[in-house]
Amino acid sequence: ATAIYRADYEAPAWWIDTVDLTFDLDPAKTRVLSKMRVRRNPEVPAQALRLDGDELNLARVMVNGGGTSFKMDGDQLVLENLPEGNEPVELEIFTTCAPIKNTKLMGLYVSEDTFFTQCEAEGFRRITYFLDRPDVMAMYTVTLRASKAQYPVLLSNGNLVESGDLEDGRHFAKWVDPHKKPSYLFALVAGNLVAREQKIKSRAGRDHLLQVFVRPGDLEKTEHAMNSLMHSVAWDEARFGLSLDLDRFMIVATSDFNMGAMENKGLNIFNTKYVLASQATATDTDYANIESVVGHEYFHNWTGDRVTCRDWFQLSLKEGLTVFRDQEFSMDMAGTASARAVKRIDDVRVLRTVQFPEDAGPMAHPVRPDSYIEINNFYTVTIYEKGAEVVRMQHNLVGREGFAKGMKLYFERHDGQAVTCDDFSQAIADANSGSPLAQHLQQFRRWYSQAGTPVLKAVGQYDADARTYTLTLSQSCAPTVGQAEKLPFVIPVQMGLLTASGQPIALQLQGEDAAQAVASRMLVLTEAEQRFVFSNVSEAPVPSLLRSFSAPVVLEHEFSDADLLTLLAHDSDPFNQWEASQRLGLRYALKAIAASGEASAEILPADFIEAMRRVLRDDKLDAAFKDLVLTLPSESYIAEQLAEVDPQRVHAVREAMILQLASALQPEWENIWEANRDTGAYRPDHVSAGRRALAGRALSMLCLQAARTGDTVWPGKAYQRCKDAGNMTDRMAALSALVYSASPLAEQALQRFHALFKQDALVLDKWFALQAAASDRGGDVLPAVKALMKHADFQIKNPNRARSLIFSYCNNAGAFHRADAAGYVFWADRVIEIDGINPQVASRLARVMDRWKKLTEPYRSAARQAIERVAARPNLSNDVREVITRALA
Ligand code: BAL
Ligand code: ZN
Repeated sequence: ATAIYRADYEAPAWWIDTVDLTFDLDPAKTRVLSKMRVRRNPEVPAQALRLDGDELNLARVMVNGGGTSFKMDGDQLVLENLPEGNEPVELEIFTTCAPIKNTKLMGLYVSEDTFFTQCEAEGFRRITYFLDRPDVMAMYTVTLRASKAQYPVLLSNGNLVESGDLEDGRHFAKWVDPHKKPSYLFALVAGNLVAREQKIKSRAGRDHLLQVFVRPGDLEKTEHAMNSLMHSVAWDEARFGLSLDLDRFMIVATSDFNMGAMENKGLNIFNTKYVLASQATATDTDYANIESVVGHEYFHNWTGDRVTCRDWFQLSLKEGLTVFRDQEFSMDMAGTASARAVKRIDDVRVLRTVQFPEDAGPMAHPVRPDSYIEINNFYTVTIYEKGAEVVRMQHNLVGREGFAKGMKLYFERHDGQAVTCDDFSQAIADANSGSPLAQHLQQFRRWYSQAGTPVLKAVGQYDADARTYTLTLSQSCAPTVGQAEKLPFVIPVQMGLLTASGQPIALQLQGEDAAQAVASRMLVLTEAEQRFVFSNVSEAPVPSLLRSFSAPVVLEHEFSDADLLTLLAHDSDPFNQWEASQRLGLRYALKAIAASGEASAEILPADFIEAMRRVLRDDKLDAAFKDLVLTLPSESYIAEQLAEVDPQRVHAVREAMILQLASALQPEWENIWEANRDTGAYRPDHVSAGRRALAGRALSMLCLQAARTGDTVWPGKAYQRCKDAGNMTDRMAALSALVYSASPLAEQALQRFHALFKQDALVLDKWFALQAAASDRGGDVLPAVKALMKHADFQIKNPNRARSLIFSYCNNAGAFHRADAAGYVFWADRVIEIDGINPQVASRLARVMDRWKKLTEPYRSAARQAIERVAARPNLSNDVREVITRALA
């Protein structure tokens, strides 16, 4: 496999204007007739037409109704003798494929007797020969033919224009998409499905039909997805003036899916995980994820489908922007300032726990990469979540209204086009001349081109005589793969200053008018180092920097413990209140990790415990926020701060800290449990979800403490809760409290849970995942996972199930990093096994070892051995090969 470079981009030599596809659907042999009208691109020197294909059987090629010569070049079908000149050419290609054998779940495949497609990024070439690149946009007509009894529902993009019966019990449906689109947005579905339907009228007065298709029996679990879709339609109209451009918008759920969901034009295909919910089977987190993913795919209808990517290097053009949009949607739906902050904290936790390590590891790449071997490997947290942060910074640099103006200009300029990340930022800046973004646009673009997480260092100096506070900000960014030197970024730093007692200080930069002083403002750092001098500062202040996490950087500042306790108690920015708790937790964890000997039971000092007690007792704070403050930094985030990682040490220290919180705050946990255990009739709203989360944490803490003291009351209560909980959030929390505390009641509770939910695949996924993520006691998790792989309900071919058991185990640091290397042996075996089935899933599993070089011995050598064993396999997919090669480099 060879690398593909962004710098090599060339416009296509041919355009495809129309494509008319006819499918005779059969699991073993599906026949595909493709009639295309193609024409030469007059702006490019004349070239042969080279069509992409993959695992296709070619039966016939015709040009303008007659035979033609062609040749194969690898997987490409090459037509060298097409008529010259700019006249359109009618091309007819007849192929067959075998959907039932398609375990990669790319292209056309069968899941539970239903046909589905997945074409992004390069799956369409597994359906027919095509110019399978996003800058070739065509008008599609699709006719589906299949057995009416087996496949009563036949769906494709756009509008249904004709349907009827055929001979031999077959029927057909003809769909016409009114919008041109790239091939990656093509979709078809055929099977026995039922739909929840909703008619809506848009603000613009247009009628639309919304449909959510699922398997018979699942219909009652689609209400939340439908509500989320209706909210998404209304939100995009209200916030960005973007209306639904289709008569019909469909979502279809499948239980075999590589990703979360896919934004095919008018026919979104979803992993069931992000569609199906009932209070009995889905947790609050599931409900929130469904809202967010339904929103995300719907928002792609404009940011992705109407304006798409010129090439796959521009993937973040649509993904970063659409993640930003779904994050904003979730925040707007959440309503209160506190709920917005909770969502922001959740998003930043993902960024710091997963993206920061990626940005520092072997797979580091810019938001707009320069090269790839397998594009499927670049659907990453950098493209998505860091990409969203880069959009958020642009939003913040031009303001909310300015951003809306920029989006309007972006669509005016580029509707119907395939464009670049540069085109996007140009539109936002051009609509906001005079803004800091417009002023520094060229430099801002380094966020797209330079990989790595910048470090922002802040040093403050107070001059009591002059009543000034000088804040010196400096930035640096460590080298990443292929990028030794980094130039300064544009870093927006939202900030405030507090007195030691927590009062806000008016911010007046030297030379500014005192009357204009505000309590929070944005500094824009553009140089390697800059000084900002504040006047009229009456005492040495506590700085609150990077409020709301205004840039995706690591902030270094020498806060004293007292500073952080002030911020935790008083900062007007809830993000920085939470951040103060995390900094303190991290500080104590790092100190304990560095200390010699066994992890002490007393890692957290008394004033921190007291601060946590105050948080738990504070009536003014939301439960969801309290829950986040009481969540210690993750093991992976702690590990990232270390030059060399002993994963067992990190794990032991963090566990000891949790135990200390469990023990020292027992009365508070009891009160929290009593006050929040009953949230009334189930609604997945933020307030009650927050209360359930906090009650769940309390129960977990109480069971942990009970395990230490031998108390049986709290495990008994948890067991009872497993039996009679009225919703899955409470039930899962109780079950997980028993498993996590290794209660003797855990096994029985797990068995009951399985018996109750054995018919529900998504709940079984939770059951597998919980056991794989259990606390390791003397190396017992791996044997349990191996036994579960033999369980009748385990299927390695199903991505959700494989992720629930195997991925959960490999991400369970305390159980995975074993001195005997058995965890790594298991990992290598599974990567190899899954690669033979589904390279995309295997390659995600391969990424678990990204940070192996930071491990201390004996883990490091054992990890290298396991990775080398995978690398030595001759027939690895490009997907896994790229990840493994980078890891070993
Ligand atoms: N485009 C792939 C799935 C998603 O990001 O929506
Ligand atoms: Zn997306």
